[in-house]
Amino acid sequence: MEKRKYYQEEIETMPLEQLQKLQSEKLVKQVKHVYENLPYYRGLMEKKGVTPDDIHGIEDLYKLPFIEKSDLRECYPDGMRAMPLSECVRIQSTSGTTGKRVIAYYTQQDIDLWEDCCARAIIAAGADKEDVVQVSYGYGLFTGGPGLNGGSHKVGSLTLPMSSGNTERQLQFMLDMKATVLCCTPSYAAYLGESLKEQGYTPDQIPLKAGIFGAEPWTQEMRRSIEQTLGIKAYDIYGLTELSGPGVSFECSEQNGMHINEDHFIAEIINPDTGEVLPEGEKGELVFTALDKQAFPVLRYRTRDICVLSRKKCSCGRTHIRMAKPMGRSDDMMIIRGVNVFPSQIEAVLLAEGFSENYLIKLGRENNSDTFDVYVELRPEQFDDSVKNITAMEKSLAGAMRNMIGIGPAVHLVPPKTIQRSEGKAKRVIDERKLHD
Ligand code: DLL
Repeated sequence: MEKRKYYQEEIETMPLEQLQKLQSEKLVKQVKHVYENLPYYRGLMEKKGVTPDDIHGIEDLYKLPFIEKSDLRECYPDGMRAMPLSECVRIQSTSGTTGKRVIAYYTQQDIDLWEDCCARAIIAAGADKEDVVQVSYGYGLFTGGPGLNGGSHKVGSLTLPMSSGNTERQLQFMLDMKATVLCCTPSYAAYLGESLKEQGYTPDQIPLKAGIFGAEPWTQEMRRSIEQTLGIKAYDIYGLTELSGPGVSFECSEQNGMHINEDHFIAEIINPDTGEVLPEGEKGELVFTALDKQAFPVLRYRTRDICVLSRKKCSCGRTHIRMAKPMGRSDDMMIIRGVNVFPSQIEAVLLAEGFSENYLIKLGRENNSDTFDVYVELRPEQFDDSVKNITAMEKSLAGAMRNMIGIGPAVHLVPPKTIQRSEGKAKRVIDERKLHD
């Protein structure tokens, strides 16, 4: 049987004019839905002097106000829910934050459309019903596991709901169940590859043929290295909790940029300082408008991801616009082992635990995995403590940070006045990972 090239051919290859007409119709409806059901966003529109009557199609998109992560957090826990609770069937949430997390709500239709997006990505990676898809993204509040799990079901592949971690078991299932597609973060894929190599497996003894990797930045070099060790083709996938999760965009056989699912999302690139919309091909911040989301419908959401879009024709036949690999962020969010972490969260723990605000975060790479070190200056009165006490304090501080952000750093307490003071903006993070091309 010949393999399917697309999951939803008619939509994925829709001529641009028709696609934009569809977006315009959906946008007009969606703005009404948001205006009527989200007092917070209605307030932002009123402030800008815009009503749904001003929005006739995508040409009017620029009139709408932006929405940002801080707005969503302010709306915690349900100020951004636009459907009655009785219609909502699931929440997911962003990683690495406590207290005011972003809580994303889903109706059954929201989940259905999200899973379609993931199914498109799986088919684009060359998989089909005959395949065995090992999902090694985390399951739970994180969107990676649930999203690709649902997509794999839609395709009809045998799904291995592994979740992340427990490497021995991952490898055993991969080999025994003959998994052909691996879905996980690129760093975990590299780690699994290395473990197989160490155990003496050569690429031709590994059943995998494709990987769908995302949730964190990774370079072309890393792609080549994973492809060689595992003997696969490695595809990029992008998404964020605020827009459902993975599958906002995905790579096709060209492996040259990710097609954005434009029937569900309008993408814009803006100048992050002025908010001005930039023409196609220019580098700036990626902004998304969700056209179909019912329960958590964000309009003009500022992702903070710096990116470039291209409408160049793609030989795969898909007409949807492509985004390059994100080239960095316009805020200070770090992605450490797949978890989103802000320096302000580290600072909050330090102050809550009675430490000084003089600290330094150092990120590096070892064996394709992130290293995460936090150096914290002791207050003079703490410095008199014995080495035993210091070690205990380091341990307890690392535990408090793990509780707050979900992953634990190696904490190093250093003598007072040893962390360099800055005269301008404090430089709190040294990132030596070189994750962007
Ligand atoms: O990371 C959703 C996801 C799960 C995507 C599995 C792909 C695969 P969040 O935890 O909300 O959602 O983090 C979203 O992660 O704004 C980007 O900065 C970053 N990111 C996601 N995918 C990629 C990628 C999920 N392929 C944030 N390349 C986004 C680079 C990515 N960065």
